This record gives sequence, C-alpha cells and structure tokens, in this order.
Amino acid sequence: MGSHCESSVKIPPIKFTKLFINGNFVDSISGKTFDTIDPRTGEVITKVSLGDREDVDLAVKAARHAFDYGPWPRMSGSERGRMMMKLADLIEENVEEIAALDAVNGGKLFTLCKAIDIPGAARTLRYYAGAADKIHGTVLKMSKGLQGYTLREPIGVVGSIIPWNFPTTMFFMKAAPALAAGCTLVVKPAEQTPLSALYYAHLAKLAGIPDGVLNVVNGFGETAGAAISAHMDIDKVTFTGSTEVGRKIMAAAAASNLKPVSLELGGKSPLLIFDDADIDQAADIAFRGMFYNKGEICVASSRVYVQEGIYEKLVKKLVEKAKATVVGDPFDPQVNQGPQTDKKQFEKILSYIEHGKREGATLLTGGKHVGQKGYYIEPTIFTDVNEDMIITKEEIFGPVMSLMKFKTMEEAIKRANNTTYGLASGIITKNLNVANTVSRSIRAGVVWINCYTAFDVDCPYGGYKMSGFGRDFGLDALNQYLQIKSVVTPIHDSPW
Ligand code: TXE
Repeated sequence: MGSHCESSVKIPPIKFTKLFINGNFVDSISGKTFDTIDPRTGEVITKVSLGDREDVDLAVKAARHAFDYGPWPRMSGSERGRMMMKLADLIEENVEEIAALDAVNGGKLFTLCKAIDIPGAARTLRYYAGAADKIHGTVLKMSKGLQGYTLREPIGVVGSIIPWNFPTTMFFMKAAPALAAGCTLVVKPAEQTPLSALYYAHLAKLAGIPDGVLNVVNGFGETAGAAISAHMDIDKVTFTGSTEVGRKIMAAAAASNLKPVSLELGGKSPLLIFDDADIDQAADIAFRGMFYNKGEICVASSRVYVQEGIYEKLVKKLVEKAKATVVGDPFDPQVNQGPQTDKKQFEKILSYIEHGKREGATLLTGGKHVGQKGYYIEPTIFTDVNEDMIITKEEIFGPVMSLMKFKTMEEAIKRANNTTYGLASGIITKNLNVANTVSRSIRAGVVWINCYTAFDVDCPYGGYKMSGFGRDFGLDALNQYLQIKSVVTPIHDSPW
C-alpha cells in the first residue's frame, strides 16, 4: 500500500466565511465562529461564522419574504432558468478554486472534484434550468357541469440540510430543482464542509438570483439544523445524512407545522457478482464501488457477494488493488485515496475495524491508519463475514469492504435483502435473465447492472426501507418542490 504526501496545488485564499442571508455575507448574531479543519493535518483552515437558531430565523424571514413578495416565484420559468444557466457558467469559470475548497475541506481528490463534482453541479443546474419553463399542470374534464385544471406551484421556503461527503453535489442536488420550481431556500451545509457552499452563495448573487432566494447558514446540526426542521415558516425540508438524524428531522417536522420531508439516509448496499462475470471487470467495479471517495458514499458496495466459482480469484484481485492504492494528499494526482473527512469519522471507522476483528471476521488487507497526522485509513477488506455481524449490518462509511461467498441466485437475493437499508445495489453477470430477475427482486432504489455508482442528473435516486424516502435527481425530484393545486369552475348550460 503506497503512501504519498507531496502536493503541488496551492490552496487558494479562503474568501467567504460568513453566513449568507438576504443577499449579504453577515456575521452570526452571536458573533461566534467555529474552526473548519483540514483533514490532511487536523489543523484549522479558517474560522467560519457559527449560525444558530436566531440566524436561521433571519434567513427564513428573508426566504419567506422573497417567496411571498419577491420576483423569484413570479417570474417566468425561462427567466429563472436563464439565471441558473448563468450560475452554471460561473461555476465552470471557477472550477479550480471551488475544487480546491472541497478537496481541502473534505479530503476529496482534487482531480475528481475538478473533473466530476464541480462540472456535475453545473450540469445539474442546466438540467433543472431547462425544466423550469416546462412545469405544467393538466386539464381535468370533470363530471358534467364542471371543468378543472391543475396548477403546479412552488412549495415555498425549503430547508436543505446536507452532509459533508459530497458538499457540492449535495448542495445542487437539492438547490437546483428547488430553484427551478420557484422556491426559496435556507441551506445548512455540514459543519465539516462549509466552504464551497459559501462560494456558491457568492456566485448566485453574481448570476442575478435575487436577494433572499438562496440563503446559507453554517452551524451545527443540533442547533442550526434542528431550528430548520422545527421551523414553523419552512414549507419543506430536504435532508441527506444519517438515519438517526433523519428520524429526528421527521419528528421535528411532525411536531411543528407538518412540513413534508424527503430523507436520503444511509445504506449497506449489496453487489452480487456471478460466476460468468469477467473477473478483471468485476474487480474494477467492486473496488471502485466500495472505495470511491474513501468509502464515504452512501451507495458504497460495502457488501460484496461473490459466487463460489470465481470467489478465490476475485478475492486475490481485490486484495491486489487495495495494496496498490496510494493513500495520501488529495491534491497529489498520483494519490487514489485521501483522508477521511473528520476525526469523528476516522475514529468511527477504526473502531468498526476493531469490532470486525473481535467478531471473528478475517482481515485480508488494510485495517490501519496511515501516517502520523491527518485522517488516513488503509483500504480494508474483511472476509469470513455474515449478515449477523455488526460490520456487515451497519453503515461504516469508510474504506471497509465485507466479502462473502454464495452458491445460488436465490440465496444471493435473500442475503442481499437481509438488511434494514435499501439504497443501492449492483449485479455483475452476462446472463440477462439473472440480471433482470435480480433487479426485480432487490428492494433498493437503484440497481446497477455491470456497473456501479453510475449517476446522472436525469436518473432519480433515493431509498427503500430505512434508507429514507423521496428522490433526488430527475424530474421526480422537481415534483418534490411543487404543490398541486386544483382549480375548478362550473360550466353553465353545457351538455358536456
Ligand atoms: O451525520 P449527520 P454525521 C451517515 C454515515 C456517517 C453517519 C454520521 O454513516 O458515518 O451518518 O455522520 C445535520 N437536526 N451519513 O454525524 O449528523 C448535520 O449538521 C437537524 C450518511 O455527519 O446525519 C449535517 O448537516 N440536522 C450520509 C447533516 O445533518 C442535523 C451522509 C448530516 O449529519 C441534526 C452523511 C439535527 N438534530 C452521513 N443533527 C449519506 N446518506 O450520504 C445533525 N444534523
């Protein structure tokens, strides 16, 4: 396993550290700040304004005013779309700088942020910008004497609470459809990764998005986050994060104004590899499915089931890949895996690894932290595991794979479904009938056949079971930010 710590890219000066409320960067009411940390070293990058309940109140007030009286929900969809397109252009113009923010704040590979995450945000904005002027209702031919139609109206003020593993993707996965619908927003980025969200607030202003439409309040979950989910003047909450917090958000929404929520929670996703698979291709897919973004990805293929005929060969390939992985500075183009996002995750992952060993699983490779400072962990593979073990049941959210052997398709389906989660899944086989049968049998929001983590903005994405409900991406996501209103009029003296 390599380790590499040379970095040639310079971290840009951090320009935006305050809260963004009603079109202005402002200090928090308390004047307090919190440290944002570089996971490569554990050292402070900068201080960011610490938003609390009162700051959320101010932001909601601005968003409410912009929704109730401002131009945003009232302008034509194409005009909203034009500003969103402009924002997409600005993001692309600043791709280097924003990619560096996500890399230094989240330990994400700079080259991938530059090639995938940041351009993906622009693409997401353009997709929903294109949909903004195609939001139509339907005409209803009602019973005799009545005629109706439906209006699809923006749902109102949206609270968006997002995690730290994909700070940019998450920001726009929620904000882009909400903006296209004509909603206004209060976004609370994760406390670990506030920097790119503030940059986006700045660019939104440059793009002409009116004041109050997009507000960003940084702060902690139990304070700023909880204030959003319990707020009486927020009309919808969209959340991605842990199942535990998802429950709290739903409870707070129910106890306040019964706002609808959409929750994208964790996963423990199965990947089923059948005997007829091409071994090299299967190893590539399984390895990337698990270790992409250092395993901090909710769809990670953390349970890999391999049919017995190719099991030994595949295990060997996966171990080779793990050993060849270069763990180190995410700014170094030779590095494959950066540090875990924060100390809490780093410790959580290491403690799961220890737990796995105590449970009797065999540690095939990895298992240790790398280097003297920072939150680096070796790609880790366990075998001799089963679905009763904690490491196979619970989401580890780090570079730890559980490898299991199966005999028949029926057995694989049963074991794949033996989980409280249902976010993602994958199948590798050349047999179309097996692929189709497994796809229909697995209870998960996405099934990838002969690929994994294949996302695109027009492909809806979300969970079954305790992985949550509601969908991000695709036109299904747009619908979550719209209300349907039926308008009915009588038709007098009509034979119809
Ligand atoms: O998540 P939290 P954490 C899973 C993953 C990870 C675990 C814990 O297993 O190891 O969750 O991570 C805000 N009211 N995922 O602790 O706390 C918080 O400030 C309102 C999976 O970071 O759920 C942040 O903005 N909001 C996942 C956001 O919730 C609250 C991505 C997510 O943080 C809150 C991240 C509260 N009471 C973690 N408490 C995925 N599905 O991709 C916290 N928050």
